[in-house]
Amino acid sequence: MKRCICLLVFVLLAACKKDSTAPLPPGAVAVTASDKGFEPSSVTFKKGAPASLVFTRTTDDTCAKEVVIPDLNVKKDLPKNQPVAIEIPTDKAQTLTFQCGMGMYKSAIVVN
Ligand SMILES: [Cu+2]
Repeated sequence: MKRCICLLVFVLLAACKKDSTAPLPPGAVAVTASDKGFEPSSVTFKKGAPASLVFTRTTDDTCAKEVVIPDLNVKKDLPKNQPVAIEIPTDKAQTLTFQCGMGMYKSAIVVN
């Protein structure tokens, strides 16, 4: 039985991995944490529309193993090759910053 569950998890993980190239839900923007930092480094959302960022870390060579959005009090680990979605509030026009856990790779989220 335990083995079946392992197999199921493996299949799900494989499916998730495959999904990284699949279309994202409405308002979702994919951000890659690669050896160049976060790409893209600036994302614009429309005020009032659903919005989220889906982070995928693809390298072990940077410190961007977590993402921080100070204004939202958000701090999330980024497991390698595993998409992590973060909802972005769009109730008002504002510019937020997202960055690595040490405040590097500063990137912008613009809601307007
Ligand atoms: Cu850093």
